Amino acid sequence: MEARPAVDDAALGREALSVLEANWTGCATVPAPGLYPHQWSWDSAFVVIGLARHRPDRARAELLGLLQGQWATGMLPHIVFRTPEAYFPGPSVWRSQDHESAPPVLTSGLTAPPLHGLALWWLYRHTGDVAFVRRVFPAIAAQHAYLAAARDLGGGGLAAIVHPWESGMDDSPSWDEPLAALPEIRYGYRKLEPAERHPDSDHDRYVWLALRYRDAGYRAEYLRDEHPFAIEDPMFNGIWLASCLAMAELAPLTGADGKPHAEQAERIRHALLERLWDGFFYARDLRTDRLIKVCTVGAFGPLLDPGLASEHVSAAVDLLESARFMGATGYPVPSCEIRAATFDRTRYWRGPSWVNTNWLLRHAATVHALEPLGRQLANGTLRLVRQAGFRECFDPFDGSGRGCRDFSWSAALTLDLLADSVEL
Ligand code: 2M8
Repeated sequence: MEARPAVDDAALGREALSVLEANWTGCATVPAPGLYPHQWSWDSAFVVIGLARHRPDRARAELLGLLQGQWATGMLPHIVFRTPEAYFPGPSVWRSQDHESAPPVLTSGLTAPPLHGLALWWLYRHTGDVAFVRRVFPAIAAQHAYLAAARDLGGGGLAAIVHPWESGMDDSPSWDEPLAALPEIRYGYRKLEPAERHPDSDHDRYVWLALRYRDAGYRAEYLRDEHPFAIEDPMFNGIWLASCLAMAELAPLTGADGKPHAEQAERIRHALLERLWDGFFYARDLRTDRLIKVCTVGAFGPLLDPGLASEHVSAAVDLLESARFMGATGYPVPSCEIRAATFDRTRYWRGPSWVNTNWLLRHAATVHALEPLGRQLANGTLRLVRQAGFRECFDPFDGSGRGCRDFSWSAALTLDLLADSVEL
């Protein structure tokens, strides 16, 4: 494990703030210098959550910056390009400027987990800033309307992802089967990335999927009728549900009606059980109409719903605490169940622990009043960053850091986890 001097919590918090300061471009926080030099959608939502109590002005600017990338369709893109720095696939691949709904700033054509309603609620809860809620609420409502109108590809009330990047959990073993069903692609694009990320063959398929969608004009009809990758993911939809509930609570502050947002949450709740539950939550491949029976951290997404029935909460928590997940690792929460053949403690989203999914599960534990579990998740996460720094992800067994350093959401969510106990 990498050695790191023991620091007290106040020093850890100050370090987290300085990482976020260094990663700030003037209008957005990049996830990490070098590897991710632009603004990523759900990364920014986590930064908003982490800065809500410490730098509310920056949290507001972060969200406004991201919303500059919103398309007229309501789609909030997974990347807003912010600097001239190279990243592949960059603006020349996405060609957002050729699309009539795209904004002036260059963006990708995919979306990301819709955490922004929850992030806005978090910011409001810690600042009481009603004017900001009024300003941003319509854009997030439009994002939700886009998901309902353009992404319910299965017709059952869930939003489908149409690319592994939309899940945020790019290399999750849940996408292995649907990716393997795609034609063999050999572009030979070389990635300048650590070996622990996806192999080139997967990367070529990722690019191929993106190009097909782009060449179809980013049309919803194409996604419904032809696009070969369409999956209902429990984490994406659990997050959407949590954001819908947040919007239902915020709506009255803006003079809007909260009911449609609560009804949307109810539809997702019902559909998660109807379509993704089989003793546990799994992703559904809409192209084969089958559940993908791989258990990953994504399967715990529906726990974000305070209305999830107690029998389902118990089943999820039992699994989470069992030797299949955090019961057997030294640190929370491996991104794939450790007994699966696909588990790999070294490979990005196929085993390592991530601060963002730990934070989401800790939030879920709070929502269900599971205090000991919440404490375990918070303390285990803080142990990871104390020992290894604000790394992108961590070995779940020995806690060593993996991926890039000075990673924004690891720093931001550390601030949130520290906030109840430390004055910064
Ligand atoms: C990773 O995804 C990007 C593509 O969007 C990549 O692999 O280059 C994922 O971990 C994703 O969840 C995250 O938002 C992004 C930036 O941190 O990196």
